[in-house]
Amino acid sequence: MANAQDQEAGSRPSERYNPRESEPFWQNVWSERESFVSHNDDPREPYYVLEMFPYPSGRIHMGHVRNYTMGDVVARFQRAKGKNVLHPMGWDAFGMPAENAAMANKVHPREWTYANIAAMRTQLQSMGFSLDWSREFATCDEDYYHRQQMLFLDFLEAGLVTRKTSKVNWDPVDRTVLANEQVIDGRGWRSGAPVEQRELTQWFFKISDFAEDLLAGLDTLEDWPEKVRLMQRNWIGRSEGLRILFEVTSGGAIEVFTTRPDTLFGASFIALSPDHPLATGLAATDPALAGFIAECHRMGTALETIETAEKKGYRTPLEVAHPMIEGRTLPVYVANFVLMEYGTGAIFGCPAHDQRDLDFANAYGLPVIPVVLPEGEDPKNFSVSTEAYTGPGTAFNSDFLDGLDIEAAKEKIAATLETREVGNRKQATRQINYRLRDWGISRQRYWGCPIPVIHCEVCGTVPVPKKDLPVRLPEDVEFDTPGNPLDRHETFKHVPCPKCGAPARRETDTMDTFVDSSWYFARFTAPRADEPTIPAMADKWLPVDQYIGGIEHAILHLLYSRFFSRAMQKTGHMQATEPFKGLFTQGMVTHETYKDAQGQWVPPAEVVIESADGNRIAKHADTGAPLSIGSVEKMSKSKKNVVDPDDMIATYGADTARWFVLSDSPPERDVQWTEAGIEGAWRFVQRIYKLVNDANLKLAATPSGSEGNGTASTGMLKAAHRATAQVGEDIAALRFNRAVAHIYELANAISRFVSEIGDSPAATELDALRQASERLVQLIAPMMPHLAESCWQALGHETLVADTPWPDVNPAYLVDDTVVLAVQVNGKRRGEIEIAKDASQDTIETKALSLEAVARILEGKAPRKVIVVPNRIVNVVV
Ligand code: ANZ
Ligand code: ZN
Repeated sequence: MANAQDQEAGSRPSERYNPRESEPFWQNVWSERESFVSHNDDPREPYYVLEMFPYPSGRIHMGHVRNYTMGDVVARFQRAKGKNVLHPMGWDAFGMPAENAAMANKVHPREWTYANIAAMRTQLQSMGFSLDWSREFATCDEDYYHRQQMLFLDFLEAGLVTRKTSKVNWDPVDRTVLANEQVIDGRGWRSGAPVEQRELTQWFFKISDFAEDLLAGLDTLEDWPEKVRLMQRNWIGRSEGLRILFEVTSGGAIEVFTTRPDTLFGASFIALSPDHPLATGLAATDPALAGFIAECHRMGTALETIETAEKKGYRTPLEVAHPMIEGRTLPVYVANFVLMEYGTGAIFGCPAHDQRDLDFANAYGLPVIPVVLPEGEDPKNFSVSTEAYTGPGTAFNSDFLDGLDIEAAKEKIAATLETREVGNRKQATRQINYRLRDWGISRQRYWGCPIPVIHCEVCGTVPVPKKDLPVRLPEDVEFDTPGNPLDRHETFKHVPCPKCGAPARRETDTMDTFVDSSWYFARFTAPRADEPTIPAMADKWLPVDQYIGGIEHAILHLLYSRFFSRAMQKTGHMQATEPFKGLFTQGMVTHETYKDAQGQWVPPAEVVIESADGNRIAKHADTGAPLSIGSVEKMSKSKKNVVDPDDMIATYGADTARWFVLSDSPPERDVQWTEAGIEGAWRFVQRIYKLVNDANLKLAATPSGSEGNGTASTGMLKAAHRATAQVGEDIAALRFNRAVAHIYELANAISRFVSEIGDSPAATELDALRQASERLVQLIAPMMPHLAESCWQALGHETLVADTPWPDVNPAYLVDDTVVLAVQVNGKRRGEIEIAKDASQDTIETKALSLEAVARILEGKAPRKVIVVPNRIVNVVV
């Protein structure tokens, strides 16, 4: 492979490493040998490592480089450790951007998407990732969404899917449903039109049926970051509370849900959701209330909007009796901060101990009665004005609850109310509530997986028979008018009912793209199967041993995937309940920002940095105009502080980029991309190459007949074995930056050894040098695989380092508290001993004298003298 090396005039071929030739060369070799194709029937222990698959936006960014490099290190390492590694790649390819591109550039979403995939595949391949490309798929492949439709039908049959009305954000100009993230200050993100609330009948996956199980499962996920488990726990939001009936004075009752029944004596109002049946009932004869409800609907469904919006209410003519206080009545409001979807859609407000209730009470002049006394406060003076007290304390102003702590008070009031009745019902019922809502999957868009059902006036909703799948996306669609093109596609929409044959209407909604990414990890285990999975194969590989991706997916994607595993288990597609055994969330790649005098962002590629008087000064590379250096931010298009992986690969090669993203910070933290950092990585690549070649020159020499420096050789071997152990442990624990540090140490040790052993090294020295150099190459291989192959070849191997097992560690070399002492007899080296650092003079003497070579000379006589030079030499004088 000499032709793959730099043959620059004037430099010896072995001196400089040229990634531009070497990297494509090795990528070809791996691909031709199918080095990274995993076989389902391979008998070795399976290991599945997966990085969150990318959206095909068109180009990979540094975040991808970092994410996939980490996964690749794990994959290559586990492969070297003898595992049958599955490391696949695919594309999360449905979604809005393709439709936006279609609207903006008149290009079909399919064309746009597949062109992007092709470009990004080439980019990923140029990074040298050890991916099994034979399993590649895109979620927009007919083959994939066909199986997703099968899963949908299975879920439907198993009762895991339901259809119900729900409120959506409706953009009246774009005539489309908007996700909460697409509503900005109450307006559509594209049209800028005020968003309306609409009731739509939609498809839902019944994820809330699994709330308890999803919560319990979190306890088993020991290899997940605690912070992600906590985020999931909060999202599921289990709370233990009480439903309480309040009698309406004019007849009937209102049921509220509370988690703080201990504050009942502090209640000063009741609030109903604008969608509560009682509220809509009253609105029928009260136009002002109807107007108020309509105003609430304009606010948007996003939880954040509701939580931050000004608390507003409408006072109804109704009043309820306080359940515990004789003669006290409470007014009933309709309020904008009460959600119909949670609890019972009605609350009692206790302003002293809930901030929303307090804001509301202060706005409407309602009483604020504190009933929880913080420790150390005087009950006569304690009051609440603008900040609710939500901390611990004891009940007061609360009759028979007085003096109890919150938990005891909750229990006592619950027990009391449970024994009473209101209209033949218990006045209070204990209830566990979850914040987790069912997952609405209907999207009124073209570029997604069609929902395989048909609506018939006679038969209702009829599943498309499996034999008629896939429901294909039609090709001939127009994007020049807003709205869902499927909805106006005559032959797609109008079809006969599969049951009765009458004219019927095909569902034109497509699935949320989160559905696509909720089971792709299972599909990789049998990517071409006719069924969604081959259960035995799914069970062989799943759960994924190590999943790596961004923290931005800590909630939805991971929760949906956990739901899917359970649903697929229930429908017989696989057994694993939890899809991802180990989870790692990596930090972001950041970069300095630059602005010109006009305040425009300037990309790093156009900036030169100079230093003057110890300060860094930025200038425009072309014009020389001074630029200001701003803060370090996540690389983003908006601030233009991006570095293009392609440019880096072209300039430095993939290995340098890989080494840099691994080396600079702990993988869970952000890494700052700097020119100096990447230069440093580049120099290290060159240094390793030179070092291995220098070592190689020595290794080619005939060993001198001398004994050599045994101490140094042993030291070299120790350093090599120690590095092997440490790098292995660090990679297994995903501490890549520490592995890097240990590799630097080993490289330094080898450099020293190479110069120590001089021009005519002894056989033992050459042996140590060979071992150490080979280990160095093997240790860098997961991180800088191309460089490693070139070095491996330089060391005379005809095999690939990618096929070479991880080197064993000799535990004797790891013992740290020993030293190796050379043993001389009358100044001539006869051997060496390894001994505890703190060994006594006697012990050292005994051990030195018992060396065979020494004993032979002594012939049973005692030596005249034994001189010990600490940590170095034992000289026996005879
Ligand atoms: C009285 C009370 C007094 C409350 C107090 C809190 C503090 P979590 O813990 O998240 O489950 N709530 C109940 N249903 C609601 C709805 N549909 N929309 C808005 N708020 C609702 O929250 C439960 C608490 O949130 C309940 O306890 C209720 O207010 C409110 F000092 O009841 B609480
Ligand atoms: Zn029918």
